[in-house]
Amino acid sequence: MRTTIKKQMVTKMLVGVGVIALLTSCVNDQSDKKYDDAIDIPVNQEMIAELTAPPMVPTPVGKRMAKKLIVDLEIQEREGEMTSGVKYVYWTFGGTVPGSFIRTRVGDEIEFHLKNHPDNKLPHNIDLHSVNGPGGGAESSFVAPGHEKVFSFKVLNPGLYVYHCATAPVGMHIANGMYGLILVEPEGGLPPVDKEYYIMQGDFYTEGKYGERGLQPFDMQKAIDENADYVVFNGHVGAMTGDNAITAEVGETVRLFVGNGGPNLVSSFHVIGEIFDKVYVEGGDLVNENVQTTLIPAGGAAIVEFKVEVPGTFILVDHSIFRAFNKGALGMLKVQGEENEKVFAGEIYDGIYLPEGSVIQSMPTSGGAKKPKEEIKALSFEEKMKFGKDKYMATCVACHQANGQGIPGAFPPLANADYLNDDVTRAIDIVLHGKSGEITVNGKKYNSVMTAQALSDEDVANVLTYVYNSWDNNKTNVTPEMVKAVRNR
Ligand code: HEC
Ligand SMILES: [Cu+2]
Repeated sequence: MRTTIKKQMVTKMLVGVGVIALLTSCVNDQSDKKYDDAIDIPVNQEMIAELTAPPMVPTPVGKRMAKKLIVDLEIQEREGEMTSGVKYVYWTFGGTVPGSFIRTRVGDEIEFHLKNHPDNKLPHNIDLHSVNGPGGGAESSFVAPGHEKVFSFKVLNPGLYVYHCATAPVGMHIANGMYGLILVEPEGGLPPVDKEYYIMQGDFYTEGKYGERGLQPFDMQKAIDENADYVVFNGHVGAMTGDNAITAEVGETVRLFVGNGGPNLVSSFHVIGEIFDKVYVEGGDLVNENVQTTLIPAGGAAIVEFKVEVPGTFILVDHSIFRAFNKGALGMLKVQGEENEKVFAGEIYDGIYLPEGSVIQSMPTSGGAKKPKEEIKALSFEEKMKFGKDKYMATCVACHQANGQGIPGAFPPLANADYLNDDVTRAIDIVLHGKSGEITVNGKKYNSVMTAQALSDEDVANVLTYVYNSWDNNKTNVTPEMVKAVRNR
């Protein structure tokens, strides 16, 4: 509503080309002056910059004066987990992907200390898009393992900027996670909001395909072909889902600083069930209103703001949608508070949107048969429990719930469930082929449909082993061979 009124007012104001010309020239004059002035903004005190790991951001600058801001950033090459069972060696600014969030204001003089950890194997550098100067600092910051480089620059232009490593092969350094965001707030700071978060998309290229376990090396050819195995928010699958979801309360205004490290893909950033009240387009001064999906170029950023009106789980996606459900570009914003039926009335439960991994969904009628994996390496019981739990939390939890308690009348319990414990072959068959028709579990009738879960023999074995060894069930250890036997019946 408020925007419509504002727009009408603006339209009335803009009568006649003369007025438009006048306004434009006036705005231009001001902005030119603003940035020229920034060079002369004095700094007196020194301050160590607060750096944060995603999804958190440092304290807003508010009304503080321009300062000499010391940024201490250490490059670390370290192994992390892309998704359960998949290891990847990330190259990071500050130990995380994306790198530490840097928050500054116009006029700040940045003294940048870039350290390359002695255990690292490669030289690196940093190109900050907020720098007016050659290479964005890249030439001055080239640093070998065990060394530190110091360079300084004054921030002149307000906005949200990407920084990244620019050491050859540049694409490879970025593909391994060497990017982050630096925010330059205008004089007086951005308008205050209730919650602020830091999100950055990136595409990853591994020798194995999505979900293939083990330590996965970077695949240069796939990167050149722009054939990403993973497209994720904040460095790995699940970095912003489940317990890692960002949160807000009903009525709060949420501001997301969203970047895209690339190296290749452009993000169609969207929050399912929300409309961006404001988008600082490309992270600059231009504010668009009432936006559904905003484009974030590789090496670019945007600030989006919206007020959350109702409780629930809001899903953050790259709306190039296979990336969301099959490559990992999925995050969650959990909003708590009072329902507001004026805004939204309907049945709500968690997990309407679920990641599907590399697996293709199949309906019960299709039988759900999938080629079994060729080689199956025997896992220890502990590994089976771990992978099984991960699978459960990714595929079963939406219906059967976190502790297997189910939902009365809709989804039968898997906790202390007689139906489950009575017959393991039947349970395997249900997971492989789905189930419909009336069944009785712990004395209660259910008559619904479970779709076939298109999982490998190993995954079925793991998830059922997890289920059978949790919540007072009968501790059956399900093996891939048992699953195979049922599949081939
Ligand atoms: C989309 C919702 C949904 C998902 C996801 C789902 N189930 Fe089910 N499941 C059901 C429903 C509904 C039934 C009952 C079907 C009926 O009424 O015939 C059921 C029945 C079962 C049963 C037999 C009943 C019981 O309580 O023992 C088992 C075992 C089972 N599911 C295991 C799983 C496992 C393991 C997964 C994850 C790999 C899973 N389900 C994923 C909805 C789901
Ligand atoms: Cu690098």
